[in-house]
Amino acid sequence: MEYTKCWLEYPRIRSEEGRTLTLQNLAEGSVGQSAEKELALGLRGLYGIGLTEGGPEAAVTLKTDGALPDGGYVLHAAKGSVTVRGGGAGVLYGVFALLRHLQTAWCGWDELTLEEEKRPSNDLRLLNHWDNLEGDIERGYSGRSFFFRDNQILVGQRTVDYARMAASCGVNGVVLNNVNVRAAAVELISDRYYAPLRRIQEILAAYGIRMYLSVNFAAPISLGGLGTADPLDGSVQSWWREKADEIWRNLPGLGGFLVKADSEGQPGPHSYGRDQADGANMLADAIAPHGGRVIWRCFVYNCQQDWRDRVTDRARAGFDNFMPLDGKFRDNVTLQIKNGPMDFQVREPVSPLFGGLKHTNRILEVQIAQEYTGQQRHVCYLIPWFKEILETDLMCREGGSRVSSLIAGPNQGMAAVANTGDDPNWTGHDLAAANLYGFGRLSYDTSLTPEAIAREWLRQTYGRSPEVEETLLKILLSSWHTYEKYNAPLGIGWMVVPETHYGPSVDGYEYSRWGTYHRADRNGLGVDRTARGTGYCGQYAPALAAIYADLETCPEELVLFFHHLPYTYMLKSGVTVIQHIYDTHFEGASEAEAFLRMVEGLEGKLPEDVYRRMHARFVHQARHAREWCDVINSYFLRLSGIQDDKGRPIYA
Ligand code: GCW
Repeated sequence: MEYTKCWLEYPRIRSEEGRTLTLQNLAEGSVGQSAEKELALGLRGLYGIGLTEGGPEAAVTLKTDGALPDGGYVLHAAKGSVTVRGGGAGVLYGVFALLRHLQTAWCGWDELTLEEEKRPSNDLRLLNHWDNLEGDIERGYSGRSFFFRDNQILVGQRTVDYARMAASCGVNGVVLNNVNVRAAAVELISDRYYAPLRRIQEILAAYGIRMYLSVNFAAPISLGGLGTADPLDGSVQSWWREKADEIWRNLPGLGGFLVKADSEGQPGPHSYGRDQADGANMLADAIAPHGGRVIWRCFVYNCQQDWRDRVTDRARAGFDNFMPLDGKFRDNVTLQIKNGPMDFQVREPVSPLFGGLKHTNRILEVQIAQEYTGQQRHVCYLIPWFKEILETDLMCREGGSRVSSLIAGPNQGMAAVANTGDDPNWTGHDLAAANLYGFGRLSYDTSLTPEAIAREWLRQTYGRSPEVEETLLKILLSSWHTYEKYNAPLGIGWMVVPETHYGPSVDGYEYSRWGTYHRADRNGLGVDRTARGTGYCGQYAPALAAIYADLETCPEELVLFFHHLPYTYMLKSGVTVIQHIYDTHFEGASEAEAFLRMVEGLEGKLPEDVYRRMHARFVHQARHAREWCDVINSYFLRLSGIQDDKGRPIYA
């Protein structure tokens, strides 16, 4: 199927057809060759300029510089002469940066004047694909997998273009398969799949990307025929050691394993009375001789809770399970922690584990697959949200403890659950590609603003049209807040249809086993997570715990996450909780309607197929946002009996 190149289309800036530039390429290895290829592609597209080989006097020099850290680069451009020096994949990043600057400045080749030095903010910048070997994608909203189909591995031009896109925004690691490792996926670490996996690995490596695999903790049983997967059992340990030797013999340079253990039915060390460190360290020891890393997820909680039980609080689970193990993990283990304590809701506080852990490597896991944020049918540019998370100060160290600094440093970083599939535009909604691009850019450089990232992306994707750029920028930058407004109110989350996680269902999860409750009754709603309630607040450093626990200082957007409040409680914004619910839901729905009108103004200004795809999604979003508004408002009017003070239509 034909597909777009997203932000790598290289629309023509001006024609310099027939011109050639000399290039001296001193960049090493397959990454050096990719850097040259990308430069050639970019220049041909943007200007029609060709490249020929040149010597020391060449117009463009690409060079590996061992003094720079991996992924760092130095870029000079003046009067048509350009030098890019980089450490490891840094040369390639420097070339992509050059092409990006030419497009953001929208200038001729000779006109760019630039001195730029960059080094990555984060060591690990990973995409996690939840792709299954059968070809479907768990929580995938952009078609089917382009890695797997019918238990076969797909390798082709799309793999190459994927690697190009990922590298162009700074991604340096990719986990190919779903963390729920079932059926044939268990056998990814066997002869059945090594040959095609190696081909994918080589394609990724040429773009500075390490491949990782999700593995099943019980593989010694299902794959090895042992009677146990107990991490302290000698036969299990030697099975994994031998398996690791075999894997790295076939896939040299593999980054390591991603593991979801003791979570939502996946096996893990708890089944054997062992803790999470016992499990992670056993695998880490097996793969350490090969330079492998274990990325161990902290999404461990009881998913068989009784809704009648008001003491157990799912939000506490990550911290309660992992905090006592701080300092017990091997160096080649990194814990991967979801941004919030629950599960990728439109708003949550930052997980207290980021601040709590002092002697353990950490990765911040976010989700660009919009599972709870509109499933790539609603527009929801998530970079402002991720930026807020990175800037949150957990008040756990003297001299600043923002999340961005807590995850910086060796063997740490960021991971995103990917939002790609085999749709012609890769991400379902054309505007969802801004999340893919934006995640990479932000993880590479956490100092970038969401607006700067959106502008870069728009300019590279749609060329230079001020009207298109300003309109889509406005939509992107307000989209997360708009989505939040018509969703569950004030940080409480979860008012979605169970299973699909799409569309409003206020009580969908209220009497279920998932530990996700809003506790609404006729007087009020919210969960008391202060010391009087579940005590979750106490997992933060004392200064921050005090801020959340006090209604005077608790950030309003999270107030129902931390407190149970009466509908009549007066918020600092000057309206009651119930009036806030009504107001924001009406606002959210009319903002979604306004997005549709704005997009309709772009008819004829965007390529026709893009416009058609986008328009259909905005029509749906406007209608669906209205549905959200009406369901939520009607539910709370019926329950509380309190009228909207503006008298708008609510279906009592
Ligand atoms: O939010 C839940 C999703 C599951 C997912 C799980 C996880 C891969 O609904 O589909 O499983 O999170 O993060 O492991």
